[in-house]
Order: sequence, then structure tokens, then C-alpha cells
Amino acid sequence: MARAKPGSAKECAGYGAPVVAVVMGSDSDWPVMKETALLLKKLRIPFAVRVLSAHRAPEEAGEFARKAEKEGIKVIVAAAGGAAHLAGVMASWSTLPVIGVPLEGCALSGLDALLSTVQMPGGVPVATVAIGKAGARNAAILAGRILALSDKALAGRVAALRAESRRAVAATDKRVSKEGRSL
Ligand code: RP5
Repeated sequence: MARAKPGSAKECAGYGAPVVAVVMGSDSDWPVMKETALLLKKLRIPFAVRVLSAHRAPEEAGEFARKAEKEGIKVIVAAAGGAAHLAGVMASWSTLPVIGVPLEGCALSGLDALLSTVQMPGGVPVATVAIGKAGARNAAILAGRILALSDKALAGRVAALRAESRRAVAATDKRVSKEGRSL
């Protein structure tokens, strides 16, 4: 099966210079990490998407992290599966907030990536979210909340997103309880 191609920074960040970097270990991670990109787009947060490997191309990954802040990035979202060290490498080379997304591999269903991402030594934090798509979505919202601390308009959009999900639960509740009554 052909792999999805990561979107270019230019393509995804047409509404300003990127302030969030979404980095991942492989293009095989993109179908999940597209969830982060779509939510960032919905929140109108300019972002860049990159494939950077902690193991296969460590020098390039380190260089990216070292330069990120100077290039205007404010939050790094780093996703990887298996022996997932990409978020840790970002946090080692940068003092920007790093959100780690553990992804599901074949062998251990993402538990390997979760432990690799979350178990950082004291002093080098990675804010680790859930495995897979839920984590990918939460990474975007968490990045939005961090940026919203100094951006009132964005805070409004983040709040609107929460209200939308509350309304969705109410609609589901109505539908399922109606189905329950009709049994
Ligand atoms: C990790 O290894 C990547 O983040 C990916 O989740 C996993 C497998 O990579 P590929 O072999 O599909 O390139 O570094």
C-alpha cells in the first residue's frame, strides 16, 4: 500500500509563519498525525510538518530542535512509534514545550512508544499524550491552550472547540436515549 505523503510546511501554514512544529519519525506516522494538523488548521494555528528521525537521521533531528525557537516555533509536537525517542531528542536540544505523541507499532500496540516517550529523566520534560489518534488530537488542543495563554482570540477558538464537543455529546445522548426508549 502506498504511504501518505506529509504535507509541506508551506502548504499547511498558508495563514502565517509556523508557530507549531509537528514532527514525526516516519511518513508511516502521517495518517495518524494528520489529526494534529487538521485540528491546528481548524484552530487557525500556523504549523509546519516535518519527518525527522531520532535514530535514522539524528544530526538533522538535533539541528532542527536547536534552531526551532529562533525560527519562530513556540511548541513542538513530536510523534514516533516503537523505540520512540524523537520527543525526547527535541526536548534535549530545545527549551520549547515539547508534546510527545506515542504511536502504535505492530509488536506492542504502542506501549513501547508510550514508555519511551513518557519516561524522561527529571529536568527534561516531555508532555506525553495518549497513544495514537486521541493523542494526536489532544496534542493539537494542548498546543492551542499553551499558545492561548498569550492570544485571546485563540483562547476563544479553543473554548469554541470545547463547546462543540460538548454539543456533540448532547446530540449523541439524545439519539441513543431515543433508541433505548424505542426498544
Ligand atoms: C519510528 O519507527 C517511526 O516513528 C515509526 O512509527 C516507526 C516505524 O517506521 P517505518 O519503519 O514505518 O519508517 O521511528
